[in-house]
Amino acid sequence: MEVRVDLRSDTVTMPSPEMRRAIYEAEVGDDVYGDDPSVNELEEKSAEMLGKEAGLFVTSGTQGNLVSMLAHCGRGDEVLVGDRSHIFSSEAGGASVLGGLFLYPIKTDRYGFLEPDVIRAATKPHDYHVPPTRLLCIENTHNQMSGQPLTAEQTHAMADAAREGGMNVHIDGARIFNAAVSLGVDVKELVAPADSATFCLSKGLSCPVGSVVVGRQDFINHARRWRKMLGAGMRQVGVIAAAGIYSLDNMIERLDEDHANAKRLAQGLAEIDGISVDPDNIHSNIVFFQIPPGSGSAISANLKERGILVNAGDPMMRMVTHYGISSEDIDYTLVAMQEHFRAAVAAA
Ligand code: TLP
Repeated sequence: MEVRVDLRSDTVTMPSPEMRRAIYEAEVGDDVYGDDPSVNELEEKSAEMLGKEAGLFVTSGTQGNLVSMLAHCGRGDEVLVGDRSHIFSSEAGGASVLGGLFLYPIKTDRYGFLEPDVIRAATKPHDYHVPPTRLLCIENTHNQMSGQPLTAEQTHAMADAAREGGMNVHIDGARIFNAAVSLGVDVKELVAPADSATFCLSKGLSCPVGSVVVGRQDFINHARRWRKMLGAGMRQVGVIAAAGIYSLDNMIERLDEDHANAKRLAQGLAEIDGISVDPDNIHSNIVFFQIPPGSGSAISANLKERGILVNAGDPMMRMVTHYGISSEDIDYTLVAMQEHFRAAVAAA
């Protein structure tokens, strides 16, 4: 059956016709020489929007986080990360493999927050038996915590605890614009407590490729060297940077629609016997919900027969709303879920 609704991730979004036009018309040059006007514009615009000195276009969120950690730390340094963070759980340990960094996981609360006292307790003393704790990484919105947005106050509290211990602060803001739209604040406020941040263009903002790292100019120069070393000095890359510029101008405000669809989805799922989810806890575009253990692959197979794609998480399943998902798609999915669970109860 043809795919009708793809809820696996917001990474599956397709560029709109207008975005494709921006790509087609992009002015380009060799970016390793600093000659690509579209890349330069994207980097400057990103830095300006997030209130930082400079920006760096990178290939992915993973690469943005990696070059940031490598630029903040030296071999043998320690990075504090949330135990449910994407950096710790889903980036293949790159900072350890490629940078000799020690990732130290600390407890994440159900809102994606890292308690300041937990940060303090994890900060190592000046003692040559232990690695120097150099960096704290914060994730906003928090993917595994159902896309929870962290407020500027929460971010300040975490960053203050890190600074007491002499650390720098990096934000994995893969979905920081979802956080800003959800909280109704300027994105600058959310990243102000941090030295650096990465945000993704190829998730809710619907670009085909890319992320941007922002921070102080000296930090960005350092990150640029690491990017080159990782083989991602790109050439006439304005063709994809142009999509990024387009998205920053046109794709942010509409994220509200994705959040409304996620809420509608969670409300519908909450009414199904066998599913557990708190719709009041859904504030952006990610809905995690609990299903009966062992039922994940049957649910995803059944949905697939109706043209709905989801990842077979078990017992926590995830659905992500985005530019390619309408409220009708949500209703269609809810009917499919209701019918699946009704049939499962009847067969039991
Ligand atoms: N997340 C992807 C997958 O890797 C799971 C998704 O579908 O949600 N930080 C956060 C918070 C992320 O959610 C992701 C991607 C990344 C970083 C990495 O971005 P990419 O995939 O561009 O390397």
